[in-house]
Amino acid sequence: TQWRFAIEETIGSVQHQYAMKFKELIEERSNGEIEVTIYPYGTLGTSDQITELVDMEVVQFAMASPGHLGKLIPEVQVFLLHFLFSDDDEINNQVLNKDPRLQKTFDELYARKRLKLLSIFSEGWQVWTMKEPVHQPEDFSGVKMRVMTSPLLIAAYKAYGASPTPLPYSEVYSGLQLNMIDGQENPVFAIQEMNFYEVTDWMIFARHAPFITTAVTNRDFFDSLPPERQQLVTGVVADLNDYILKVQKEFNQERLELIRKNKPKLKIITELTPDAREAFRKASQPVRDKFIKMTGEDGRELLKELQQTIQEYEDQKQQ
Ligand code: 6CS
Repeated sequence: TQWRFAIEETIGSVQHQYAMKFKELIEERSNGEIEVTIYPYGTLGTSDQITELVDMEVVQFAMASPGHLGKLIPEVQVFLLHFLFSDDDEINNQVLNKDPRLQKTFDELYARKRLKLLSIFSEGWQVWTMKEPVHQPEDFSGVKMRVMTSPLLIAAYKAYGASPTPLPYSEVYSGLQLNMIDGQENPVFAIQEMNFYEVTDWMIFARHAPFITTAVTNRDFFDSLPPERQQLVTGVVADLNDYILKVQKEFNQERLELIRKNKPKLKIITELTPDAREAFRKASQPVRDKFIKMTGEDGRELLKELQQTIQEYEDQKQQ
């Protein structure tokens, strides 16, 4: 049996590492009865096209990041809201990765589109790489900021006065090079492997949002599998949770060093001042109403549930 796994990132990325480990464990635990083929970004199309291929069951497994998937399932855009998550990575990982409530709520939303949610995890904080520095919200005024294609991201950057430009991942480098855009956001590992730092002069760690992705499968395909194969899949993705967080952390750390080495001229703002961060936080608040407008009562409930879950873990940690 052949299973196909499409990822939204290139070879050497966090998603690639995830897919490789998935392949290894599935093949090993099925005693070689199942063979997994990985399709890296560029071989099958944009994120949106990959999701369509899952829908058509051309590929059985894929990564679907809310930054793009929000067009199909508006509620997942809750993951794109700024200053919603904790500053503490560990808390966020518990909320996203370990808490069964969130998994269940989201799986119900994915089911509406015949997808099955397998896993939610962070690939690291979004980091801005820009032509000009950003210290405070005003610095975004008129700036052409590339965003992923989910509509909420347009609202998120308009709230800071920017001119957001949605583009697929593959067009970001040339967009920066040709000055069609003035900046973009991605986790450090992606900035390194896509070379975005080559075509920008500033790198800014605002810790405004983590980059979250989800692993999905075609629901009919999954339901048609015999129970032991279903358990094989759910067992492997459960075992990947801790693994991928470790990979993510290492990749983001190592590649920041690589970026510094390759471009000593690059100016890095490692954190915003508390005042600036507060100003960004404030400016980002009205975007939550936009989210609710896009998603209705379901979205309102979801946002509340997520906020409560984050708060619970924050409180637990403080005790
Ligand atoms: O910015 C993007 O579009 C992409 N960034 C990452 C880190 N993964 C997939 C996503 O499509």
